[in-house]
Amino acid sequence: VEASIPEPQREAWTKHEFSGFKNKDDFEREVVRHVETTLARSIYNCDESAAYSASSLAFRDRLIKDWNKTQQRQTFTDSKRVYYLSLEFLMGRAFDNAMLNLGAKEVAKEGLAELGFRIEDIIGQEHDAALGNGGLGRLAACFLDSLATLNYPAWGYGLRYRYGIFKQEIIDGYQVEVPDYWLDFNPWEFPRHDVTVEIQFYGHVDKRQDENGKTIAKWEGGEMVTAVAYDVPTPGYDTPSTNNLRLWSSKAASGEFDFQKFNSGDYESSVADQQRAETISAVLYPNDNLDRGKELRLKQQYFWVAASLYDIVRRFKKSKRKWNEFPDQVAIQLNDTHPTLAIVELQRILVDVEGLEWDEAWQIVTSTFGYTNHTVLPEALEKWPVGLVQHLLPRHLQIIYDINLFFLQSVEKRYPNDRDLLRRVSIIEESQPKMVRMAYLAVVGSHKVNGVAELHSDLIQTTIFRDFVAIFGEDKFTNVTNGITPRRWLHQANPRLSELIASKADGYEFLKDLTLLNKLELFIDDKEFRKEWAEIKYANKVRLARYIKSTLGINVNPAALFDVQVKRIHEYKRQQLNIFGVIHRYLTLKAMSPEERKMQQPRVSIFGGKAAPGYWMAKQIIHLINNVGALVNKDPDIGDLLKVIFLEDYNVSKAEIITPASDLSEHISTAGTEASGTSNMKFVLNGGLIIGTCDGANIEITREIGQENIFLFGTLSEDVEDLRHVHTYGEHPIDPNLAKVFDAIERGMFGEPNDFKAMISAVRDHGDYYLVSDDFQSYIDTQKMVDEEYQNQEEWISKCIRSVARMGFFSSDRCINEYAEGIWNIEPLAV
Ligand code: GPQ
Repeated sequence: VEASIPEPQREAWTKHEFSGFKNKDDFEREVVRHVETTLARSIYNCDESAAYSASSLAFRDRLIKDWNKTQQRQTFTDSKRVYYLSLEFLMGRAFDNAMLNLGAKEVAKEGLAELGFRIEDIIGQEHDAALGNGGLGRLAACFLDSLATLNYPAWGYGLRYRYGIFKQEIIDGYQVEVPDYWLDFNPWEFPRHDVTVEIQFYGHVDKRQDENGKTIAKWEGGEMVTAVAYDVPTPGYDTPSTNNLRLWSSKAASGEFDFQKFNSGDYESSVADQQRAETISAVLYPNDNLDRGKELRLKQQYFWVAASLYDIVRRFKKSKRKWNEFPDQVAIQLNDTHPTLAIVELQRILVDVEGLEWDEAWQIVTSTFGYTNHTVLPEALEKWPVGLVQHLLPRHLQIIYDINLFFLQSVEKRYPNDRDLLRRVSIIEESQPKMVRMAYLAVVGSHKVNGVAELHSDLIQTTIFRDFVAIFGEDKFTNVTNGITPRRWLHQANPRLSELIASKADGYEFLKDLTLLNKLELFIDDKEFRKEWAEIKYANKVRLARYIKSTLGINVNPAALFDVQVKRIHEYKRQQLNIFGVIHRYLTLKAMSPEERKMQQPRVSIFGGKAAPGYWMAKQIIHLINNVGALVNKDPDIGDLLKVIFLEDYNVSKAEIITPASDLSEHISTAGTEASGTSNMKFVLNGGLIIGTCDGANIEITREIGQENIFLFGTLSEDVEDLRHVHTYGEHPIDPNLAKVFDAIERGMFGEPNDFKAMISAVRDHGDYYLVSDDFQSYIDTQKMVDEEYQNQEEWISKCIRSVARMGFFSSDRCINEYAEGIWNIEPLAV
């Protein structure tokens, strides 16, 4: 690798090499330096916010050193890299994570104390990086942590949204959305104003013949927008490896054109151009498991994909290798279909710009990409109107048509005269208007397609991609069950539990090899260990109770059973089943004598999660939960027996408080609808039990921890279709207990009944698509079992410990190793 500094001068560079702080004193010096110079403040005006900024900058300085070394080593060894393309990276806070991954939290804690600050207060200053909606975005963040920890050469590529997922406020029981402007001061990113890419939109295609009669397509005219790179270093745990997350920000292309406008006095239109360009990366679309087909979203997708591919190709070209070696150097993983245009863009670059033959280019493209599917819900499968693609990306539409043509020709050859098959698998849906089916394009353009849990991977192969399994063969389709990083979700969120585990599992090695948790099995009957375990759970519940008191003013008893459902609000996730169950519990308690009531297990039902702003039914569910809480929480007959809490603005940093405090968490989606779920893994890892359906990763959690340690209920996925058929064509009386719940709502017990009409109607009059009534009885029966089992605390704690001991499989490290070996073909590279 060439260095820009000539040999004789390099000695001066190495002599002065900055190596970051090594001890408490160094750390303090760095903090003071940043306060006094970078922030231009002093001991007279250094508040917690300034202390946070300066401490973070001290850590960032260290990260970027490791980052540089990591990148230099990867370039020097010319290793194959994986590029993880995701429209969402739900990172949460970085400071605590950086301290722990660098093994410097104690140093920082003592240093900050000497400077007059408590580390918890400083950690609390940080604004979450919330560039994602839910599970899909958080998965990408866990993957970055594992990729770095396992020393894989990897980059993430995403968009630098000016506004992340909105902040949720609850006003009079209703969700109100507030913009999340998070970039005021972000010490974790490095703007790279010198790393830019010009991105083209609209225009037209000019086809010419060259001197050999070959057709050359030229995409011309249209609008140009500039992509600017912002790099976020992502450290691994207990390793210097620090990978890069590159986020693109849009700005107006600095062309002559704008200057002309500006100079000729057309100030307004020049400003409008600038704003139009900046709009592209302005805001994260707030939909989870839903495709809304907005033009700006397609613009975001192409902008991000084109900038990332240009960057990847530019890096490859520096190696001076031949094009057919591209897949030996580059693996690209598509996180859902959002980056599917990357397939088309790479084909365009290879054919139109680099002059490769179609077939050779297509061979390279399909060997490079892997595609991860995260849902089978029809409303979430991306489709774009052909007309829109034609208008925005005229050359890409031609390429999509060619890809489809060659694909259909190959199908036709193998299955002659099967017109219906061709219609079914066509990338173009022949509807009014015609649509591009992005999932099909992703399948055709990738060498591997994976689902995210066993059931889900089976389902995609038998439903949405069934024909493609027949065409391409089974080997193209595989499963990689999701995982979570134990660094953030155990060590960071639950430091006391992590420490207790370390004391029994011969140190903190389990954070790098989570299967070592199995050492805990030896201590399940150890009285003292169980007592400490229970104390930690209780302390975590006290912490959450304090948080509830401080935000909602409600007292909850930490000795009660904490029952938690926190996730995006969605009909398929069935928060409505939960709240109907809570109402049933309330009615049952009300009907009891005071003596009987004394025998009941006290519970706190905790909900949290955002509804997409346009998702009316989800908002109705939030409203009902809040209205139920308003009545129940002040009912003197009930007291501590039941409290209903809706926590505002659920996000990653709040999950770090909530997860360690749960006794029971709910993962109760209609069987076959939740692809995997990942919070289920986080809750069990933190010593909580699960009530859940046989869906997603719940099934594999059961396999690992044993069915006696989980509360399963409800319809099995293979029976769902038949039940829906009965709902539509046969008799289906509503469950009698659920009918009583509906009756209470309709009598106005929880406020204006009209406000909840749609929720009831969906079950009673519109076919109960999510099987709420079918599963109601088994849900409340199972909740009753939970109450009974919770009474025997010794047995309960044994179950929790045994479950944690068996959770090793769900580390995202295992998951990343499976991708690396089975899909990316990359090797770790130690720094
Ligand atoms: N998931 Cl399609 C999202 O969070 N957003 C989405 O738009 C789609 C999927 C989730 C999915 O619902 C969960 O079951 C998975 O655990 C998660 O992706 C990660 O795979």
